[in-house]
Amino acid sequence: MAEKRFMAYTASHWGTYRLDGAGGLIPLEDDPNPSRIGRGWVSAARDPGSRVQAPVVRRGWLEGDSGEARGADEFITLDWAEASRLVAREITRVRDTHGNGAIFGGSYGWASTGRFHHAQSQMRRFLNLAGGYVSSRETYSHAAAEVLFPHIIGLSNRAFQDEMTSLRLVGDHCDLLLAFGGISERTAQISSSGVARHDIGLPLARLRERGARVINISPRGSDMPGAEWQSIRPGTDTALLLALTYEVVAAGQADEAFLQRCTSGWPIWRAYLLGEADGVAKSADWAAPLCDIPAARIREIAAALAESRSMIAVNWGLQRADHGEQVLWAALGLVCVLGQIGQPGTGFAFGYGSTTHVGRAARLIDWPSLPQGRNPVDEFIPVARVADMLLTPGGAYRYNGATRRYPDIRLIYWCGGNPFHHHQDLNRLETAWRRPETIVIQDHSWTATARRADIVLPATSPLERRDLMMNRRDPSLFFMSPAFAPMGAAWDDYDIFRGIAREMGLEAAFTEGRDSDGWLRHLWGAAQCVAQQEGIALPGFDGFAEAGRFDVPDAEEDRIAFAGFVADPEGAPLATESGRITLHNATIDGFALSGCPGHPTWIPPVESLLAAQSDELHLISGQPDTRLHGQNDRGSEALADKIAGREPAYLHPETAAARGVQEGDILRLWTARGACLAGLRLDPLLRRDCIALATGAWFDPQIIDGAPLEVHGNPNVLTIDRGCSELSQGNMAHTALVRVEKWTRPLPPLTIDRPPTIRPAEGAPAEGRI
Ligand SMILES: Nc1nc2c(c(=O)[nH]1)N[C@H]1C(S)=C(S)[C@@H](COP(=O)(O)OP(=O)(O)OC[C@H]3O[C@@H](n4cnc5c(=O)[nH]c(N)nc54)[C@H](O)[C@@H]3O)O[C@H]1N2
Ligand SMILES: Nc1nc2c(c(=O)[nH]1)N[C@H]1C(S)=C(S)[C@@H](COP(=O)(O)OP(=O)(O)OC[C@H]3O[C@@H](n4cnc5c(=O)[nH]c(N)nc54)[C@H](O)[C@@H]3O)O[C@H]1N2
Ligand SMILES: [Mo]
Repeated sequence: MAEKRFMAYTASHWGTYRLDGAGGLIPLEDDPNPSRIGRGWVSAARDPGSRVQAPVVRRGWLEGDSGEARGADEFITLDWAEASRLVAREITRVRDTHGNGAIFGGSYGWASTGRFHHAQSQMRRFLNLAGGYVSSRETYSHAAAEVLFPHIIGLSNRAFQDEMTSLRLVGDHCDLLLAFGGISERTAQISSSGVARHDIGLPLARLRERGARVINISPRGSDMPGAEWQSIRPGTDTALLLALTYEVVAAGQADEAFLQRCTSGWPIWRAYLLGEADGVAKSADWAAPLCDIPAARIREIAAALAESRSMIAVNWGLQRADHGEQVLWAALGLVCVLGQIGQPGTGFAFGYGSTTHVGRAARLIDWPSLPQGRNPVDEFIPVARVADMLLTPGGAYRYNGATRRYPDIRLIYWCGGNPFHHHQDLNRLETAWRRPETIVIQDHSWTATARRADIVLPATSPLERRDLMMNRRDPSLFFMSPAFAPMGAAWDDYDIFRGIAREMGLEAAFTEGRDSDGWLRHLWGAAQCVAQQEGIALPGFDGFAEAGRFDVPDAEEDRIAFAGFVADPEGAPLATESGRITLHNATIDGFALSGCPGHPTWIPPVESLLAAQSDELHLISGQPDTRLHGQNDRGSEALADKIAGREPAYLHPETAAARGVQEGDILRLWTARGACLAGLRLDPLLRRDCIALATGAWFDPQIIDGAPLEVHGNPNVLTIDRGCSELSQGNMAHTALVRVEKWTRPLPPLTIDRPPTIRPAEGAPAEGRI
């Protein structure tokens, strides 16, 4: 019998799956370690209680309540024609009254994989045609790095990631790996734009086989199981890095020749390290009480570093903290002093394990994406300053050397992101969110953000449409087929914007005469051209749709960061102010920022255990194991992990015992900013002075006994909403102190486990109501 050639696949940020034809997903046979997140995907996508089933409008908005009842109001269903007209009319009104600079379309978030149905790309294409919008810059993932790196290494974070030393070279050549925050298979489950194989375990196993020494420097031993665990007080890694550098210098082991050839500003930084500048030598003895690591241990690691082929890896989380720039700069400085940059498997890396593809020996191919056009509005905000923008229109702030002013936003359009997941101090965002006149949210699920909208437009999920998975860092391309029919009245984002564009006379410009399938063919045609230039012959569209998968030949390519520069610093200078790695940077120094001086500097965080009350704990609110941020929180995998329906928070067994709480108890966590409940689980590999509560439980704030309480376990009611410095204005999610007690009162029921109140449209013709 002839082999059946048709294969149907789908893809997500957490993995790629074969469709079993009955609505189920089978992980790829050649994925060595499929993500557990995928196990909760179908149940989340099929849950009618959490999917938006029809377009809706908020009653109070229709009645002109100025946003007062956002989040507490009922919604009225619309048909798509009404919804498209309503949104078109509102965008036109705001544009005509206040200009496009009053529309915020930053729309940060991870949406879905798939090149065509990428929510933000669709939205930007539409808003650009409608005259533009205020955008946002950088990411919640690594804003500090994005702003700092161009100054100090002359590369964008993306470019540095592209040339990052391959992890498999680390596996083959490195003798001592210092992993700040570990290298974690938990976070390596994910890759933006899709991933076929979860294979980070291979180079790490190679390191072990070779008997290399691996030290996980982290408040959590579980960040890198199997490594030597060096616990550190959170937020003090910069002090440790400075002390390691000092000790290498003091032992006469600094590579002065490398420093001379490849860096600038060393004498100034050296003076700071030695205490010539401020009278404080940044020695192991100085750092020990800050980091809670014995001085002898710091000296031992410094000596080992100088004598080994060593790699210093910093995860992304470390710079999502107050003064997050410093830890990156200090790590880079230490590596320069060791002189081990530009060689195989040693040097400095940022983000190994933070996603699947960082450090992957990938042949990079720039596959096409949806053309977004040009934004006629050049106003933007640093991404994490959204609440500041809404609260202080016209207010001044510093950013990357400039003084800027916040725009006056009247309309928010958010499509493919969840600010009531990702932002810090959500109670503050709740206040800020009341300010705009109109908020339009496009999502497939009743997220906390959708619940706080005036108009909600239901999108299909990726499991309900055809698309192309083409990730420039992944060696396999997939044709994504639908696993089931769209939920309720959901439309693809493309069709939603097409409908609104039609009402605004922009349909032809938006579609260029193509329907979704026409666009898929068009993008595939562009991909064929890209491939051809790479000497790769892609099949035709129909052949690809039938086979479902194409594996790029010769897809592996090792890289050594800065190899070209180190070989010839004169001939291949970096794009920095000096052409060298800057250990002191005159440009940054000239910005005169107390939060980011001109060289790597220890600055105590705004909240830390160094200045805490005895009952305060440091909060680690990292990425969840069971889901992607808030996505799939209503799926089986995340739900099975909860305790009485609440997100688990982790304490060391002795910390729990000292507070009289036991595994399975419900805790109340609080700060001056807010409070939440969480279920208690014990973790002997967590520092005794920390509590870990992952992000992503759907925000469910209520008033309980007269006081505000988030009842589900969302850590962002506790975190601080301030820029990590005036250089990058990145978020500082990992910097917060909290208090904890046992919750002994009745457990308030959740409200996010069902849709908000939705009523069918009453009697009067829709046109009259709207
Ligand atoms: N405390 C704390 N907070 C954090 C972090 C932390 O470490 N600690 N991490 C931060 C980081 S690094 C990040 S990246 C952010 C992540 O924050 P987000 O990216 O905003 O979080 P997600 O839940 O992934 O939101 C994506 C949204 O897109 C929707 N979506 C998916 N597919 C589609 C689609 O096809 N169409 C439409 N219209 N919508 C779709 C999903 O339903 C979901 O609501 O969180 C940040 N927040
Ligand atoms: N499963 C899963 N994987 C994900 C995601 C997800 O939602 N779920 N999100 C993806 C995204 S968008 C991103 S940006 C990446 C983020 O990837 P990371 O930033 O690497 O992940 P985090 O969980 O924030 O932090 C990792 C660890 O850093 C440690 N850490 C925290 N503070 C400190 C400190 O001060 N010093 C030291 N030495 N260690 C510290 C914590 O123990 C924490 O477990 O993850 C990606 N991967
Ligand atoms: Mo992120």
